[in-house]
Amino acid sequence: MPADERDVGLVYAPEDQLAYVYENRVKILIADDSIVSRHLLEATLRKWGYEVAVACDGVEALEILEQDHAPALAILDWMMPGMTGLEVCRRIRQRAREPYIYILLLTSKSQKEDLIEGMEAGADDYITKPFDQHELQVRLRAGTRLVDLQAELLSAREALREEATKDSLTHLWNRNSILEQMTRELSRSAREKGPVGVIMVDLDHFKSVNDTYGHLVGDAVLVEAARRMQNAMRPYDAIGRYGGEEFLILLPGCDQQTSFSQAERLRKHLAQPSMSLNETSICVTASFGATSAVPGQSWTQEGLIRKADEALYLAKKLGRNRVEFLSFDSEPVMLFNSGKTEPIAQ
Ligand code: GH3
Ligand code: MG
Ligand code: MG
Repeated sequence: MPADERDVGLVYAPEDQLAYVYENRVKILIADDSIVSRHLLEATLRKWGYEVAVACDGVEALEILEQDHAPALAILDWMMPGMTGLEVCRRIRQRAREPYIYILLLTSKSQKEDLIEGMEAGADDYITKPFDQHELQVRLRAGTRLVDLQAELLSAREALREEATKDSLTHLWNRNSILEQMTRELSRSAREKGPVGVIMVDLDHFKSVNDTYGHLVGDAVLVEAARRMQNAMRPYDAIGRYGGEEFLILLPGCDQQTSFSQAERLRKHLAQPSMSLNETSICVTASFGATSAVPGQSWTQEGLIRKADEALYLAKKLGRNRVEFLSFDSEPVMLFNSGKTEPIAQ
């Protein structure tokens, strides 16, 4: 073994004891102020199939670990100028960000008190120099198992969150979720004294789509209608599936006129061109009932939904494939409709 390699504390394991991990490209950060130690560790980890990031001191290590897509594992030398490995460890644990970073402290300290101090700072494991390759390898494998497990937990939690908040057919927000967003949006706009547009949408003669083409085609029409409306919306608007073929749309910052024109834009976007589903071309339209919460009015969430529903009912009654707007506090005076974009009463 070359003398400089012995100095940094690597004791070679026989080649046949090395289990390679090429199938698992975990990224590991090495932070060490000794150039020899760094290069040797880097070469060893790359040989084992790990992806490696390198930092020359604690400050650089912290910077790398605070980035998005940071390495999942870190081997931190305890003694480094500027910021010690112990301090890096403490800072990482303080921010408690996800995903979790598995930290292995590397040091020549071997007293029991040192070990306790290292673990209390938030290190997961601790390895003293000189260490042998095989020991490092099994410790890294234990770390990788924990990191993998945590990644599985995070994706399971994400899947649960998706299931709880999204509609499984259209992938729009579900009813509870869009109503919760409405509560939040209304209180935010009340605080900021801004308007919010509220639109209720109902597909026209949808029952006859099911009756003519079958329920599966009906489902596909719902998905396509949701996609079309979502594509035509601004990023900060929200749309949810309120019921079977009914959708609720929130338009933050939209007053009466803009709520109406946004609804009109969505209506046109939905109606054209016809949908090609299952080798059939289907023309689908929807009726839109719009209202808005304007600063100075005393609206309630239930009242706004009722008003949008009332406007929707009117749109159905007046022939479908149209937008009707009713202002929240005028009883029941129509302000805008698809036939007339100018206010017809104030
Ligand atoms: P209108 O223009 O008055 O709204 O008529 P409509 O036929 O659209 O309204 P109606 O309330 O009579 O029928 C709604 C239909 O929507 C009946 C129901 O079976 C269908 N529907 C509700 N949810 C789903 C779904 O998830 N998939 C499919 N394929 N159909 C659904
Ligand atoms: Mg309908
Ligand atoms: Mg309906």
